[in-house]
Amino acid sequence: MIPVALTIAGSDCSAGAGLQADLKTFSALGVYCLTAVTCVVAEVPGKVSRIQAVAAENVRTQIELLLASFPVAAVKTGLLYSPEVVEIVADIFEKSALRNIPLIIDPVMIATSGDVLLQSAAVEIYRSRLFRLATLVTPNMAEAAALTGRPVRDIDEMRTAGEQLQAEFGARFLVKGGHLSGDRAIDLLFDGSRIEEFSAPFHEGISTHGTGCTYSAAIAAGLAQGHVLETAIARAKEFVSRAIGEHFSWTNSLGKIDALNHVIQASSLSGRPGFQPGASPSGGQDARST
Ligand code: PXL
Repeated sequence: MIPVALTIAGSDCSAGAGLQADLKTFSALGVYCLTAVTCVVAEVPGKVSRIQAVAAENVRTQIELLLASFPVAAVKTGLLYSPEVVEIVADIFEKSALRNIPLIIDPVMIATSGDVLLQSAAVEIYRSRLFRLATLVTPNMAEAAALTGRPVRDIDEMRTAGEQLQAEFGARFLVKGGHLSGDRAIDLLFDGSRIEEFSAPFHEGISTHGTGCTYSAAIAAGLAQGHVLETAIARAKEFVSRAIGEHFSWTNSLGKIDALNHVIQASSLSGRPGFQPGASPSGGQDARST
């Protein structure tokens, strides 16, 4: 039976990010994708034109209906947009009956274009209610900086930020180094007892968006399939690296548009690219804990 996973995310009409990236990623990896839509973003790569919220109670109904009807094996959140929707997701996932469904929180705040996507009042609700429910939170360097109130510019600052966030919220954090200088994109996983590193070579000269959405969706897909967290992250890292490397490209009168290629054969993933286990033995867990 195909595993089922749910994404709670915004719609990106250009389909590189948001729920469209999640839908394509889950499908490529062999997971049936359910989508609860939080907002509709009118955008193309490099430019966000408008965002319109879906009524918060409609978002609640979508999620409750899906959870009551399908055997959901993992959940990922992307752009939740408003404080009301973050509250609703917390209301739902605080219920003890749902505590063993893996919950991946991608704390989407800012688009690759630099446009602000998340209403600022929502950040406080993430901090007070949502992070502590997560199996894994996946901030990039800018989001880690916003959440810690300190600059995150290099691998040492990623380490400091990750340790601080893990200790403050008690959840596992994967701080993503997609904007590091150097020749590898290094991500660090903090689980409270050790730090594990996942890396892949940088691909130069490609301006795609949606890599964060794709990465967290691929992690959620791996958990829905029963992989332990470290394996799910390693496979997801390889998936997103291949999606960038094998990207699509079109030219128009304004220049070049690049888009991730989500159609990566799951069977061709090796599983542990650039994976560097921490000092102590890895005891990966599938369900939410800590
Ligand atoms: O890449 C972040 C992101 C997430 N979700 C939606 C988006 C974007 C970026 O543009 O539109 C819906």
